[in-house]
Amino acid sequence: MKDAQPRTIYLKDYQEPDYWIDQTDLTFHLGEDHTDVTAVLQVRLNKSKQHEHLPNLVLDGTDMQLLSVSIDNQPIDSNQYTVTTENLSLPVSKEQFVVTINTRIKPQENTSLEGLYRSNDMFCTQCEAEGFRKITYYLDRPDVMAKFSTTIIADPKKYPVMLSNGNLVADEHLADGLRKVKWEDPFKKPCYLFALVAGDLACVDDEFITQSGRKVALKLFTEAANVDKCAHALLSLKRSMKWDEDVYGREYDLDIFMIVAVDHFNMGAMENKGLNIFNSSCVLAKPETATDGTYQRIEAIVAHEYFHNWSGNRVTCRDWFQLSLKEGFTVFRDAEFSADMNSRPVKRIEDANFLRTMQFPEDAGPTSHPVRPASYIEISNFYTLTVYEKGAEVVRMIHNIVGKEGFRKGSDLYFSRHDGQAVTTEDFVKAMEEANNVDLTQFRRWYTQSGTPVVQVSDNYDAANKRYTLTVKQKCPPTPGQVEKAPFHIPFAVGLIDSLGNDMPLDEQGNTTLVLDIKEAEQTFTFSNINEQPLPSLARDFSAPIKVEYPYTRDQLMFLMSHDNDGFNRWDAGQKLAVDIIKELVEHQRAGMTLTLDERLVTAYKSLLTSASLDKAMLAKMLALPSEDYIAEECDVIYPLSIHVARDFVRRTLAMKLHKQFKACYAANNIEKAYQPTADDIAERSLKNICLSYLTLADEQGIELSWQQYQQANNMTDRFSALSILENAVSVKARDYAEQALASFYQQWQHDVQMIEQWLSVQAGGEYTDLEKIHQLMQHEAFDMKNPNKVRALIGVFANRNKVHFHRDDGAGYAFLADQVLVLNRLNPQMASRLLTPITRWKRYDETRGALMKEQLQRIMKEKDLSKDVYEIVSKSLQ
Ligand code: 7MF
Ligand code: ZN
Repeated sequence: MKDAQPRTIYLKDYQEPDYWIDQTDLTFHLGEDHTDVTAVLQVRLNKSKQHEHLPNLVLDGTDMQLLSVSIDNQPIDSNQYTVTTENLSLPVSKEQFVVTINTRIKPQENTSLEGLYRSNDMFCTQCEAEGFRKITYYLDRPDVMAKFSTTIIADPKKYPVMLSNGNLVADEHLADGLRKVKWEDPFKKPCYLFALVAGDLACVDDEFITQSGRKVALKLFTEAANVDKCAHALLSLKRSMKWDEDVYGREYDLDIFMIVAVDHFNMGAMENKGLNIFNSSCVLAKPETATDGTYQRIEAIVAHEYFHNWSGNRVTCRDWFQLSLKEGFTVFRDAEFSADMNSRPVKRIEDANFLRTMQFPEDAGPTSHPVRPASYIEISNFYTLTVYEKGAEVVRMIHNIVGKEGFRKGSDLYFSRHDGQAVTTEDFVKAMEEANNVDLTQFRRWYTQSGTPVVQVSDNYDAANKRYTLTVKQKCPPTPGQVEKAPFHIPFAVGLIDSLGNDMPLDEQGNTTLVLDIKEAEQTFTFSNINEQPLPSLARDFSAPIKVEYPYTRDQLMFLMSHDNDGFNRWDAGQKLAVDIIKELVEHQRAGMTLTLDERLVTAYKSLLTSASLDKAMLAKMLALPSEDYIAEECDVIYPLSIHVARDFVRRTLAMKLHKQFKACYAANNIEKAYQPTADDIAERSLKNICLSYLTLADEQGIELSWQQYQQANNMTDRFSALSILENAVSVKARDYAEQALASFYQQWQHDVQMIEQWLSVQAGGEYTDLEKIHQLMQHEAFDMKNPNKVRALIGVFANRNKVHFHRDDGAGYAFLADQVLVLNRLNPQMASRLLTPITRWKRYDETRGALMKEQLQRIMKEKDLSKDVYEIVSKSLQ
């Protein structure tokens, strides 16, 4: 909790620690009331720093009781050291010594889910970023790397499974009925990668043979009821291990790799060395209950955590400002893995769309920060879309600049040069530069400048000289603390399309896509031997995390929708056309005019539905209108209800006018077969279900069809799509079906945690779920404020997706959110500060709504015991 004014930490103040820790031996006595921890630390003076005298050893530690300290086995009297709420300061008289610390903690009372805590009946840990300091006093910073051993002493009846990092080296039953196990991790690591799990867990075993022929035992631990939900995660793990060998030449380095599923977890998962801990919703799946989306998410997250073994664990971060070093790189790695396992263009569309709808607003808002931030108050607040997703785009740009082979040379150099070290984004860029003999000096600005660059493009065709020029101007809007920006180095992939829709050759080799290096604020590029006026296809494959502005007409966008050879831009042309039309309708709606739809959108959609040139996955993507969030991002002032009405009108009109085509497409893709989450089947289901969503808007027949699909589906993707469609449909009949479906769903799945999260979220986002209904659901036995998944499913989904009711005119939605933030501020500060996001963007909304949101931020600010997490976000939002 905050003192007067929480302290800001600056990157420029980074200093190496005064002491290193070479060996950390931990012993845990796990009890029902409390847990006692003994830490034996082998400490050594850091001689690369200048010391006039031996500085005190200052160890981080919060929320625990110090029982005793000794140095080299000599007890230290309490008047010789100082303990504050944040640290323990010990006098030092030697350059090398052993500190033994006994502390007592209360995992049972730990609702923050950081450090050691309880989830159901098991003990588990989450230490990244600074959770280890809630377990024992320590140098809790990633550049302090030690070898760890963990001894766990507990009642074997309650905790038959007792796990930690590395290898099991001892297992004995003690005289008092307790059991003692010891784990040793041969690799040195920062304490944020420490993990401990103890509980009554079942284990599903598998194995993997590495490329050098070593056998690795794979173990997935979960509550006994879930052993039938482990197969997909284990399959994904084996695929990830193989992929990292094939693509990066990186082998796994221990003889055992464990994953544990826990129900109470603040994030998706955590890459602890040899012992990954997963939010159960990101690892457990079986065909009867999991949707295609769940299968794909599990594949990606298992891969992400596994890939951290090299990009994060073997080579880690020097300090938390370097977080994107491991996260941006690992997100890039997991995205490439998913692209290889599924459809590459579809994965690219999903990622670019996600970045534009979610990260661009962050980068334009009050918490905007560079990929490598320069300061923070609470590091947990910097696990952001900017650090992760924009960070991955920055790595992707390097990949595109140096090419596939060059990138491999760079990553080989990076991993070999820095194996076992804690390094910086600068070290990463240097390895890429040196391995490829390129200069990334200007490119480095992507790490230090925040904000989304806007590239304005104009063109000119000189028919007489067959010359075509593109003039590009880049601008980056001011962001907090950064008013002026220097130009970025932007790799800008361009194609030129002729009047028949064919790509023009752009150089002697006949290449049809060229990557222009934009480096100046304004620059002109000339193409010669251009035989006719082309239409440009800009930033192909989303070649940089930028906004591109070019004055396309609606007719030109239609042309690109059916002809662009770049899958991403073909999709994007459809998005641009729809956004342009919907934005105009928003204006008409606000002016009280009757809405009419530009026939061109109908024509464009019709040709999508009747053309044979698109695969099913792409077609499904192209039939989805831009989300309300993306439309909002494209508006100067956000009127959430008008956006909702306008978009809804377009959907209904398309549904009516293309009824025949949607029906035919639904029928053609409604093929009875056994469920398999393969790329082809997933594409087919997504196409079928988007057609169903339009059909349900068209008439009562469509509603009957959804109801029929809900009842007859042989898989959860189809069943849940139908439920969600019904839950958002307006007719009396639909409301009745939705109610029946929700009741039967609950009846059937009330004991399945993952299903109940789905059940909560489909209601929370439902167009007819008002605030009163949300209050009711919070009282439901299925809800639990101490479980982050439930909070996200109900409160998070309501605030982020239920535009109509969250943004109601009287501001009650905002007040509700603030109430929940204040409750969570005490229970779980990380959750509280994340939940806040929607009202931090108050400046983007119409004046009335903006003022109502701001009022709630001010109310939160007045709270006495505000956590650093919430304080930082609220205070920045009010600046
Ligand atoms: C895929 O990054 C992509 C991102 C930190 C916790 C997992 O491995 C992680 C952890 C947060 C936000 C997103 C992700 C993670 C965390 C994540 C997971 C899977 N080191 Br916070
Ligand atoms: Zn990660």
